[in-house]
Order: sequence, then C-alpha cells, then structure tokens
Amino acid sequence: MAFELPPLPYAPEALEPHIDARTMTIHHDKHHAGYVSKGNAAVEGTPLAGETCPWKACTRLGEVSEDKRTAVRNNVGGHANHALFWQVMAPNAGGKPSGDLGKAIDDAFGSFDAFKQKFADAAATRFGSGWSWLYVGGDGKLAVGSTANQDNPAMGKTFAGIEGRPVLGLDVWEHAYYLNYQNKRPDYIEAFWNVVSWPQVSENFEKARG
Ligand code: MN3
Repeated sequence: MAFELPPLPYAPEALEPHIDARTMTIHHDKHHAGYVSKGNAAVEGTPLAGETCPWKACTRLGEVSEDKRTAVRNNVGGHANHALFWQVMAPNAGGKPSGDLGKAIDDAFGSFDAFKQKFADAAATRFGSGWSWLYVGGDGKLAVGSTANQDNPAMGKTFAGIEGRPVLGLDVWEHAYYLNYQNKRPDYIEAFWNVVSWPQVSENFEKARG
C-alpha cells in the first residue's frame, strides 16, 4: 500500500486558455508524480508507512522523527495539495458558489467579491513558492490564508502557520504558471477564477465542516 498518482480528471488542454496543456502535462506527469514517488520513499520506516491518504498523513507529521520529517512534509504535502488542486478545477467552470458555501462565504467575508480579493491577495503576496487556501478553521468558520512550499492547513499551526481543513487551494509556485504567464502571477490568479469548480468546492466544504 502506497500513495498513488491520481489521473487528471480532464484532458490536459481542457482548461485552456486559462491554463495551457503543456503546463498541465508537466505539472501533473512530472511535478505531482515526483511528489508521489518521493513521498513514498520518505515515509518508509516512519509511522506513516502504509498510509494511503496524503491528507491524513499531513495531519500526522508530528509522529515522524525530525531527520525524516522535512522530506515527508515537502513530498506528501505536495501530493495532497496537487490531488486537491486538479479536483477543484474543471472546464466550463467559474462563476459563483451557491447554497451553503455561498452563504458561508458571505458570512465570513462580507461578499463573494470580498472573499475573491482576500484570496487573490494571499496568493499574490506569498513570497516565493507556496499556496493560497480557503479552509475551515478550528472554530468551524471559513478562513483565507497562505502557506510556504508544500505546506497546507491540515499540517497545523506548528508546521503550516495556519490550521484547518482545506476547501480550495491555488498553487502559486512558478511551475504552475510560468510557461504561459511568465512573471505575471496576478494574471494567473485572475484566470484561475474561470476554472474553479464551485460544485466540487462545495462538496469539499461539506466534508470539511463535518
Ligand atoms: Mn505545483
């Protein structure tokens, strides 16, 4: 039993023109695949060996000895984050969330536009490589934040600086956008809204708030 690379849930060109096929192919087949194989190697001989859910593994980082923890954190985190990232995007998507999630976003941020601004700011101001998140915090409320490298809110405050259950994540590593957007990260962030699958994000929200 080991971590496995999930297939992309759509064709690599399906998100064009917002995210190009070549970026998607390299990102999934090389970067994500690398996190999976290195993640499997990293958990060998640790209490996380045999854990197949990368999100569960992320919540158990504290069980890994310090000498092995960085490799687990970076690679299993990378696996979890990318698995979520492919899922929360879809062709012919975008628009606005409705139902419980739409209401929870209004309650937490004032409006959908205010949420978008906060999320985009978190993505734009993350220095270097990392992720922007919408997550359910310990108080059960939606929150926005960002993490460095391949950290995520499931790792908890000690490791990620923020704590909660991820609902939506945006990869702001240069490998996620450089071929098409070069240094223009804000353009990539703006384009992301056109491919967000709100039905999937709503499902994530229902699971995250338990
Ligand atoms: Mn990436």
